Amino acid sequence: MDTASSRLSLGRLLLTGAAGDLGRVLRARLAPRCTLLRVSDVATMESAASGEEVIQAALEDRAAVHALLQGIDAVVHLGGISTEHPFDAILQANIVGTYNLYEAARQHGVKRIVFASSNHVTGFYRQDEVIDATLPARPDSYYGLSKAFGENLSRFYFDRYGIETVCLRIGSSFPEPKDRRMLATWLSYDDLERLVVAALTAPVAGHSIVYGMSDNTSTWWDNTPARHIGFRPQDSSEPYRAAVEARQPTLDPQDPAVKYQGGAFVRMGPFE
Ligand code: NAI
Ligand code: 15L
Repeated sequence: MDTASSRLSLGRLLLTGAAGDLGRVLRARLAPRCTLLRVSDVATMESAASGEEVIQAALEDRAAVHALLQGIDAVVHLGGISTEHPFDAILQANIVGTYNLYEAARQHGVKRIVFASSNHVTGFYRQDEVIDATLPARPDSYYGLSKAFGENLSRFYFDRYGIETVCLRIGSSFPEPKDRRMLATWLSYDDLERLVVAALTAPVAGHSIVYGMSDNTSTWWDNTPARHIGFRPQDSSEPYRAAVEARQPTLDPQDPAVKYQGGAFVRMGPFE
C-alpha cells in the first residue's frame, strides 16, 4: 500500500500478541513505519531487530503490563485467547488482561488503541442477515463475550478519559479462506495491514467499531458507520470460491454452524 496515510510514522507503538499468527504478520509490516516497535507476548518471540524491543509478559500481570506501556504513543492489542475456552482462562487473559492494558494506557497518556475484537461479538446473528456495528451485541461464546467486554471497556475509556479506540471485529484472517463461511468472513493479510494502518492513522477515530473483512462478494457486515476510518479493502475471497465449494459441496441448513454468523463457535462447549 502506498497512500499518504500509510507513509505517516506510527511513532512508538506497542504490539501485543506478537508471537501469534496475526502478530507475526503485523510485526514485520509495521516495524518499518515505527520510531520504536515494542512487541510483547506471554510466549517466546523472535529476538529484537533494529528499532524493536521484545518484552515477554502475561497480560494478567498488572505490574508487567504497566511497564509495557511506558513511553508508548499507540497500541495494537492482539494479545489474548483467540478461540473458545473455559471461562476462567478467558477471564484472565482477555478480561483482566484488557483492563490492565487500558488502565496502564491511561496512566501513561496513550492516545490511541487498536483493539482486536472479533466477529464473535455478533455471532448469533443469522447468515441471512446483513448487520452493522450499531446493532446490539449477540456474543456466541465466552470468547465473544470477552471481546464485547473489551469493546465496552474501550468505550468507557474514551468517554471518561478520551483514549481513542478502533475496535476491529475481525472476520477470518488467514492466508486464504478455508471453507464456505470464510467466503463471507475472510480478511486477507494485506487488507489486515490496510485496516490496522487506517485505524492508527485516521485523523479522528473517537470510539469506532469496524468489521475486518476483505471486499468479498457475499458479506454479512456493513461498515458504513465506520467510513470515517478510511479502510478500503482491496482483496476478495471470490477467486477462491470454486475451490472452496468443490472441497465443501453441501451444507446442512439445520446445522447452527451454518445458520449463524459465528459458525462452529455457536455450538462449542459447555466445558463442565
Ligand atoms: P493467536 O492465538 O495466534 O495469537 C494470540 C497471541 O496472544 C498468542 O501469541 C498468545 O501467546 C498471546 N496470549 C494469549 N494469552 C495471553 C496472555 N494471558 N498474556 C499475553 N499474551 C497472551 O491469535 P491470532 O489469530 O493471531 O489473533 C490475534 C488477535 O486477533 C486475537 O486477539 C484474536 O482474538 C483476534 N482475532 C483474530 C482472528 C483471526 O481470524 N485470526 C479473527 C477475529 C479476532
Ligand atoms: C476468531 O475470532 C478467531 O480468533 C479465529 O481463529 C477464527 O476462528 C475467526 O474468529 C473466525 O470466525 O473464523
